[in-house]
Amino acid sequence: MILQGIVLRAVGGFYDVRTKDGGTYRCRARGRLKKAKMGLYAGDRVRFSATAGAEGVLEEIYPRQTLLFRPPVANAEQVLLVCALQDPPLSLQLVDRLLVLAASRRLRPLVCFNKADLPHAGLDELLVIYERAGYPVFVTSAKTGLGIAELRAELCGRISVLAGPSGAGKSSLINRIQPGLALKVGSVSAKSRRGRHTTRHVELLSLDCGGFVADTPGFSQLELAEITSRELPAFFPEFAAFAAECRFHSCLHAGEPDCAVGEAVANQEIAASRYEHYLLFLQEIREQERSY
Ligand SMILES: Nc1nc2c(ncn2[C@@H]2O[C@H](COP(=O)(O)OP(=O)(O)OP(=O)(O)O)[C@@H](O)[C@H]2O)c(=O)[nH]1
Ligand SMILES: [Mg+2]
Ligand SMILES: [Zn+2]
Repeated sequence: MILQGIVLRAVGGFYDVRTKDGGTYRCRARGRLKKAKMGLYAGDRVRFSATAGAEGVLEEIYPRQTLLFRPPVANAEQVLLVCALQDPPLSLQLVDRLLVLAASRRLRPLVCFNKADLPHAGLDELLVIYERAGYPVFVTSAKTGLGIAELRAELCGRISVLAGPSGAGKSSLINRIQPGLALKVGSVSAKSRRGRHTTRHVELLSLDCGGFVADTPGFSQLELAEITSRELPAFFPEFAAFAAECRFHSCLHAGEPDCAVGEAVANQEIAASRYEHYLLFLQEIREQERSY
């Protein structure tokens, strides 16, 4: 019997494949698939022949919409960027860097400020910055359940990757969104002593409402290595409306004359922190470009 499904995880040369009706089959790959060397990742949509029991043989991998290497996930549609309002301290530079990385991989970015139950300051300002920049923003507490229903609604029916600093509460949020998974949750202080641990074992977790999430320690590679200085402005969506008014078509918004983006920053129509991070990333990318 020929079936279709999605790869949940790779386990020692086998692949667990989930079909639409919720069955899971442990499959091996046909030799010619291995020879084609296109790899097989969690998230790959496949065709397989089901054999006895819940086993099967993979026959075909369907073309991928997206592919991430760190973490290795195919066909992800969106990245949920999770950071804590407090503990570990919030870094907007990291938020903006992850938003640029998500956009550069053609993934829809969502922003989630977690641990809203802890004392925090400046939330209203954060909402203004990120909502005005055009991102869907969620304020949550995995502890009290605040904002969980709204977040779940946004994850249903899609493949999402969670990213963000260690200790932000990614696994805790998934446990809240989909009770019963019992993902391991760590303590923040223990982590800073040990340092980040990297998830090698990537797995898609299925949601009862449809869709999948990949819990990962986030993008482990945070250099903007594959992005050119030309491309960077497009990854700041709120620049677009102003950039059209810059004197130079090729304006990089870094001090050129009659730069409408610079003017919008001066008029507080674009958040100062976003622009500051843009300039920082631009400088990083230019240094890489010079060293080629
Ligand atoms: N007060 C409070 N604590 C939380 C919340 N969410 C998570 N925590 C705690 O924060 C710590 C880290 O949570 P995890 O879910 O392991 O964080 P993570 O983002 O998955 O971390 P890594 O797996 O290392 O990337 C744990 O002690 C959680 O109990 C929250 O909303 N409020
Ligand atoms: Mg975790
Ligand atoms: Zn400009």
